[in-house]
Amino acid sequence: MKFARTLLVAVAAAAVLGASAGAATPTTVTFPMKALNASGENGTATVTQVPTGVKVVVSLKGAPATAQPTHIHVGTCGAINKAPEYPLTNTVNGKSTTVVKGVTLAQLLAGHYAVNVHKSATAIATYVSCGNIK
Ligand SMILES: [Cu+2]
Repeated sequence: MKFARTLLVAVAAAAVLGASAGAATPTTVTFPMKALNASGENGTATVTQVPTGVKVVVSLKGAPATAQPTHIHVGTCGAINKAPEYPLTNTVNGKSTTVVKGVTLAQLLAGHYAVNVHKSATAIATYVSCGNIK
């Protein structure tokens, strides 16, 4: 009888573990940001679920002190929609931190989105760094 109860508990615990593993959405993802157009601006970006939306932190090496427009775009770095989907804080000295409201990390991971850094406000068409959110 004691054995049967132990077995039951073990099976129940395994079921709970299996259910939580299957439904697991990460609370944060970190992915590489790769330099484009010989900018040398390589680094990482981290997207973290917060109560009001997602927090996006970009960290690049070799970036200038001038403001570099930064956005989340629909698509991937190889095939990106030119219209920004979610504006982020300008990257300055390789750093940008933004809370984007009204979107979840699960939504971003379910679609194709990329963090994209532009050379400057006047050279907006030149991309200097990009990373696929995954
Ligand atoms: Cu952009």
